[in-house]
Amino acid sequence: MSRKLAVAIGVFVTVMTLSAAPAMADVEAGFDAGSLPGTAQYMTGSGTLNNITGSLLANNDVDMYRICISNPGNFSASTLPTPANFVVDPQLFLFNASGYAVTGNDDFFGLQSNIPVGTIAAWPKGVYYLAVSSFNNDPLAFRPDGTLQGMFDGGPVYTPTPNRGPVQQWTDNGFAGATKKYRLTLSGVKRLSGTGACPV
Ligand SMILES: [Ca+2]
Ligand SMILES: [Ca+2]
Ligand SMILES: [Ca+2]
Repeated sequence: MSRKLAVAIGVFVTVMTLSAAPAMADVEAGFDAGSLPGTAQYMTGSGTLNNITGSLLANNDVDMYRICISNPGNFSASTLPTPANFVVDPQLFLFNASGYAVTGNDDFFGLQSNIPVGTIAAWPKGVYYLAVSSFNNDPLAFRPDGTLQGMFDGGPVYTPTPNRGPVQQWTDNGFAGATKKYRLTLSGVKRLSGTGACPV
């Protein structure tokens, strides 16, 4: 290989790496983001995180993302504006760093979801998990008696059910059609450091 060619390849690889890294941090990477804190996708990088795009696969897919909420008073998450071939009836659920219920929303703009600014103003900044599912695929947690039960009350606005542990699994009764897309629009959120820590 000539030196010129080697340099050219080196520059190309560097440019690809630099240009790919920020974009990749905003999309569901690999095959599928997991549905629980242990398998959630870490949204790493630097600066604010304004969008996450991904797909809900057939058979009750849930995608969970580990994020840094740097400004709880300004935090919001919505499924608008929708991409092409969008999930018709999504749900959003927010969990704290230990997997406990914080808040959620099914329908706000028609069937599309929104957790509006002010919802978690009283919560501390730090690591949270944001999950997107399709109606009516809801998270489950253990009660003190050891049974698995729903961990949110209500709907379309979801509030934490008292006396529940961290999220364990999902009801798996959501959408089972062909793959559909979602785009989450966020505010008050920053990217995690490479280790998954919240840089605030
Ligand atoms: Ca997915
Ligand atoms: Ca998933
Ligand atoms: Ca919905």
